[in-house]
Amino acid sequence: MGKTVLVIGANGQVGSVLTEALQDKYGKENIIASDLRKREDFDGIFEVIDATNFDRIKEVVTEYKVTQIYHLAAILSAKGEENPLRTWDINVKTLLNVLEVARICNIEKVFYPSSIAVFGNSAPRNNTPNDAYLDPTTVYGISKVDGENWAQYYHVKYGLDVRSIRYPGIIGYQSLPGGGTTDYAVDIYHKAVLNETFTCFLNEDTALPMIFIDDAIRATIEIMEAPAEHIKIRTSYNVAGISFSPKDVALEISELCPGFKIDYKPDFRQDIADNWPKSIDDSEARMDWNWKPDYNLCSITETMISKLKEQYK
Ligand code: AKB
Repeated sequence: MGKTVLVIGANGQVGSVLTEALQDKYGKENIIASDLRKREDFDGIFEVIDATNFDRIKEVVTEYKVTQIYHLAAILSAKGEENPLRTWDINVKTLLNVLEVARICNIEKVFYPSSIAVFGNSAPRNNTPNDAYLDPTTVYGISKVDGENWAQYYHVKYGLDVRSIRYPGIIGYQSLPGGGTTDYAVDIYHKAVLNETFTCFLNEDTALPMIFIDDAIRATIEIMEAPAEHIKIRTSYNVAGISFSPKDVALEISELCPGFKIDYKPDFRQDIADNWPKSIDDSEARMDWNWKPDYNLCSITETMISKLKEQYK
């Protein structure tokens, strides 16, 4: 059977790149991108969807006979703290709408992104295992734990094929993330290429798990393509790329941009990062669906600097 894929949150940091990757893989005519507003430069099928509106999701799914949904819309960790109730509403209500539409409309597969933000103080900081205790400290993290459990519930109760990854911080050149605690690791490259001093909102030794956008997109498509019987975890899989601190990335950038300057002014995001893992153990993803990252800090930095230099030319 042919695939018709709906991407909700297609304008975001992951959604925009994932939509293009899916268009290349399955054909432009089979991908329906959606978000709150249409992107002027978008090439393909686009529908405006506010995912808090159940009926609108159902309407688009029915109209296009959608077979798979990637639900990426969410408010991230730092932004989420500004308005906890709204964050809860957006992050959880939209997921429940998607799961319920998927159930009613017999959707074949759903992708739901979770995050390293599900971990809190009780989890080991280094090499955090997939099944560590989850006691998140942000409303975003709480909403992701909740989402993971809803995903598992829909799988167990209704047989819905929901698959999920806990994304680390994602580093990409195509678009800017908004409202995350790991966002510094994207901004820093922009400032380096623009020859500007970068003021980091985390202190220099704060190591966090990160992943390059190409690896994140590949992981997303690989978990969705894996045979259903290989997906043993129905809450969410840890997926690691690499781990580094602001000092590590600044040193790597200095190799390519001599004279690059960084200073440190930790703010409330430091507290969020201090409760997250420094590195995560993704052996279940490696074992169950053959996950393996390609990029390290050196290749990420080379790619980010050369792509951003082209963009700012
Ligand atoms: C954030 O920083 O909030 C996100 C995440 C790790 O989920 N990038």
